Amino acid sequence: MKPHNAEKTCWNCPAAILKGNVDFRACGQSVEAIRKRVEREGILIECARQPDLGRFEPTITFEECPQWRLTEYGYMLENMRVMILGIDGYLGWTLALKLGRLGCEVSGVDNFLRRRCVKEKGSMSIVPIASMEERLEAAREVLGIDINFREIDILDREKLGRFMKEVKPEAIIHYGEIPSAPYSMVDCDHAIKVQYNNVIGTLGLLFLMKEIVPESCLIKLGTLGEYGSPLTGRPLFEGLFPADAVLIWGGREWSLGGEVTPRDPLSFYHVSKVQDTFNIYEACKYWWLRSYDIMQGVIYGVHTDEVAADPRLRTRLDVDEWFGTVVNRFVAQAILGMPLTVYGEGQQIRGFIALEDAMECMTRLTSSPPEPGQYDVVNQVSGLHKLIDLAETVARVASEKFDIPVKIQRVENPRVEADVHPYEVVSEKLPNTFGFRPKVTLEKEITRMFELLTQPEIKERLKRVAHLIRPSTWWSGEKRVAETIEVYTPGTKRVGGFQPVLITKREAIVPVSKPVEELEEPIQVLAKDDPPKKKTAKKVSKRNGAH
Ligand code: USQ
Repeated sequence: MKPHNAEKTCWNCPAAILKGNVDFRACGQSVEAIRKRVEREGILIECARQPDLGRFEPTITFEECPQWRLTEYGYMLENMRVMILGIDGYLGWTLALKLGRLGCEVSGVDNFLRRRCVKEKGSMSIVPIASMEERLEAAREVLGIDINFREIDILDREKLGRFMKEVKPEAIIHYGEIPSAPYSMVDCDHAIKVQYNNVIGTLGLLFLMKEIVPESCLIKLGTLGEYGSPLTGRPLFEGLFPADAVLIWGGREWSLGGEVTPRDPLSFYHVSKVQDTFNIYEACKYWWLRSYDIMQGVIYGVHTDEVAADPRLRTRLDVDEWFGTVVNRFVAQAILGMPLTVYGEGQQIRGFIALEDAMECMTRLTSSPPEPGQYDVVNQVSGLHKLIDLAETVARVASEKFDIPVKIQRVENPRVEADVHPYEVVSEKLPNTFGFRPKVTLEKEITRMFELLTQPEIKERLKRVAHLIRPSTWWSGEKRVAETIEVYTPGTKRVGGFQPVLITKREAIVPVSKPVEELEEPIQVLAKDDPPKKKTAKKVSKRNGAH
């Protein structure tokens, strides 16, 4: 079987500079009109990497082009210049090492805002992380990667623009945002800080891309939480739809009339991501930028081969109430002997993905850019879990593999979120268009986390932040520690609520998520192992494009 991106062409390549006949950035919004003109007159490009080719039609495939090299993740542009915004963070640093190891020329920007926000709350990464100088040196020494780092606040457009002109990135991975829902709900100052940093930073970046690197692909981290958890049972379709869209899916019909898009964020942080979504969508429409907007589930875990290669290369891990995400927090709590804090009913369902799998998704997306003008949404998730089930899994791994006894506690939920809701998530592009198969099971990554976090130095750090784990930031604005509703032994509680459904195959008949009580037998999560179905770039852009 051919690699997922073998048949993409110069249309998708950031080295192709559009030249003859059509100025894509000034031609309005009708793809049809452009296609007709292209058919009539032809369109010419120049290859920035091989100017000797002169002007030619953009028909060379990645498979045929000598600039694209075959790797285990598909074809990759030789020495692709990738700029990572937020390179010092949990994901940014991890991805920098992975892409560097695959031969990309990695550059990165950070102003260490994440380190400062965590410090402001009196917390720290429980996995000790090196300074940027040490990190860069270790990357060179251990992995042979030279990362071109610059300390820049992305709100400083002048500095960022200068660096972009110097590097001329062929892909930009945007992780440079404040990533926390509870932090954005602390008070007015925090809400403004999160929204200003995230929304204005991204908007400024789009203008810079238009001026400096319009051929580059923006891979932007959005979040699955942008969609919320619709109580009607409407599936979380993988995209952004106009107000008059009617969706027909598996014999069911969904009219979205009256809704601008099916977005229903969960906090002021999630709102910032929704605003980014619209800004990116518009930029692709107005200026023919291209972007993958990643609706990513909650990430968990500590492992990739690169970050595990040397202690100085490790990535951060937070477990406090503001910056810790739920699985990471449960593992930390188990090690501390604290009952796992399930908020509210614990029937909330969320999408999850392990760090290593998420990095593979990002690599595959980087290697397979969209066409000019294409705004494409990708739901990046490898499993759906009910919080109460997650707690059970962490407890099981703790007791079976590490002999750590664990209790679970339900605490008052400080958030405003549906705690019993149906949840059907469509995530068919990564497996079918980009050839992604999840490799890391929940149990496997939880085991790796216990292995790392039980090391004496890290356990010691965990104890130092233990008092910051129980939630005290209420969406209502109240300031008090959430109280325990009940404490119980894992395995002793009957789990109700809805059964989550992950849809990985477009053609499949879509099951409806039903309350567990009504199920005769559990709903099957649709097969992930069917052979990936090739879709052409054109089809993808028609389905999801801005035009
Ligand atoms: N929760 C608990 N117990 C805890 C912590 C959280 O039950 O100790 C619950 C929350 O109520 C929520 C769920 O777990 O229902 C997820 O919470 P989280 O803190 O792990 O994740 P969230 O606030 O949703 O945000 C995280 C990342 C964010 C990313 C998002 C993906 O911080 O950057 O965008 O996950 S998603 O949730 O799909 O929007």
